[in-house]
Amino acid sequence: MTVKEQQKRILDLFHHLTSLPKERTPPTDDRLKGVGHLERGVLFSCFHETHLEEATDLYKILYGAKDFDDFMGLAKQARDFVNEGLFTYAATVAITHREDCRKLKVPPIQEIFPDRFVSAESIVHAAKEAINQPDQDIVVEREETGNILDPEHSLTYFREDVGVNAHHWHWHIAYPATWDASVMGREKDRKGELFYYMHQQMCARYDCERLSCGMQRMTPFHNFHEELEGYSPHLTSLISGLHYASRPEGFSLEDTEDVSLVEMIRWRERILTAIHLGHIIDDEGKDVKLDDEHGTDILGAIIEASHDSKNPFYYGSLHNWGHVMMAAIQDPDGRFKENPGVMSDTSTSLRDPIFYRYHRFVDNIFQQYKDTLHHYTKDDLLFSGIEVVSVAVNAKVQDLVTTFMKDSELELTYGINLGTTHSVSVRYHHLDHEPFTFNISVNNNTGEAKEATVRMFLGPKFDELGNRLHLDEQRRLYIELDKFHVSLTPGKNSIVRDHRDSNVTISKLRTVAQLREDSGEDDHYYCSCGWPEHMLIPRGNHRGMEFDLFVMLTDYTADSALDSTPEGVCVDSLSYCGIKDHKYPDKKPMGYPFDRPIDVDIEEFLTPNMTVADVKIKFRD
Ligand code: CUO
Repeated sequence: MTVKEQQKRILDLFHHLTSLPKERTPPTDDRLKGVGHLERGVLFSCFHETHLEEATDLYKILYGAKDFDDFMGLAKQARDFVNEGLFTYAATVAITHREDCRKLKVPPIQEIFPDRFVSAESIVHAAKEAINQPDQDIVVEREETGNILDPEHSLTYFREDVGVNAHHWHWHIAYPATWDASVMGREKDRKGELFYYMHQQMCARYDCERLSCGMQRMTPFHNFHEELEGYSPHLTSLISGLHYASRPEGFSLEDTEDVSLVEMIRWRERILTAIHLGHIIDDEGKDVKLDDEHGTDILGAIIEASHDSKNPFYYGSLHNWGHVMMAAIQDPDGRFKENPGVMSDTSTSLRDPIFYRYHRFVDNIFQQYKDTLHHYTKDDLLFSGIEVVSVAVNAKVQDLVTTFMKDSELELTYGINLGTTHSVSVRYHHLDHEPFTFNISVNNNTGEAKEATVRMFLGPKFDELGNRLHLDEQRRLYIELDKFHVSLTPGKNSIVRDHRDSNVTISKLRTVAQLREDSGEDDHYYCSCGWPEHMLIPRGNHRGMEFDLFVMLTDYTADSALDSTPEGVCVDSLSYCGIKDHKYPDKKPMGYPFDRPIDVDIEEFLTPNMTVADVKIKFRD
């Protein structure tokens, strides 16, 4: 069977999942006898322990199928029997990791479940148009989910961005919380640390957007009894017809059927105690030191919590249950049989402002740990003999990048059966920016060739009051723009880097229509994890918002965890997603050099192998 034929079978597997019958067909294959607990129509949550357990059982079964035909046979039976969302999650994890699926791509999650990505009003509108005009292609505008009476509405372009939400879904597919290396046969290198870093960056990016919109940085969640902001997602789950729950203003967390506030508070205290003592207690009662190299990784596994947690009984699952609790806030004991809110799932949770406040709360715990580590000295930071002379951004106007809103369309008919053979899509607006390159001028004064890692970050210069941000505050807002390897010749070097090559973003995303034509001889699906290219830089403001562009060169021979960059696998977005089946390529702590507290101001912090330049971002409405 050709790759193209296999790809077609994969596309058929996920086709019209929103209209599967409620009546289920029991599997004939005994391997599937243990799954099928979560009913059809229930919203699957990849943060909910019991949901995840069943999904894990299923992805292990699918992963273990002896060949592609066996896999397809099992997957089809599972599709006819298990919960729709659970099936999608498990089958996606299996396809992403099976050797014989290396060249196959799972359709984009936004086309499998468009109802998680565009407002219910838009879908109803499109469906009516499709009925009334059955002989033509339909495009409707996405309906807004609020208005300016809610100050947070200004940020919907970020929170509801299709690519940003898809990235988050794919990240959690690439790094499943339940990943068990002993069963799956491969390690996920520094998974706990990447959980910390990728989410820290999402929060930093969100705060950059807030400052761009003239808003205050977010107030981190910290008090389990606090009254929360309201939020209405305008999403309706088509597998049940129930809307995702809204959260009226002023509600606060309550015990649910699965987890209590007392447990959450106890877990937080235990984690903080471990941080302050410098070690955790593992499940055999032994102390495990939170050392420089592994501390963040160990904590990440405990806080998420993932299968790698060294003591899930004692430290619980603070982050995952937090998502579930937030999502259950207006029907905590389930008496109204309501759907949970968007926080219950990775493909929808970024829509809710509480997501960022909650993840900043999580990040603050990591920061308490970082505070216990030694702060970088000049000697730590120096790359002897390497001098970064300047960095500039080449766009239409030097050191000024323009952002704007652009239209894209989301096709509905793959995910939703609208009874037409024509295209039916929803047009939405998203942020984008003009193309640009970085020009970095470097002197290599060592007299010999050198290999260097270039680290590029962007951070806002001023706080919400217009005061210059102190570096120790600014470091929490620095977003990674790129990280790459260069070879330096002795003497002067000029490095030109296109923004499209950035190692935080994903460059190629295929629609279902493109996948149908795909020969399959291209790169791997792992590419689906990655920050969307159109969101690489913050929006900025109409005047031209001022940012610091930071560049640092470090010694690649000391940094690199790999002998060479692996070929044939997607290495598109390695900073946020790592490289499949390989070690995380950079040995430095993730977020280096801004991962630890800084006691000095920027001038004193800079060693010759770093520089900072003024850059403006101007939003053209
Ligand atoms: Cu990705 Cu909380 O882990 O959303």
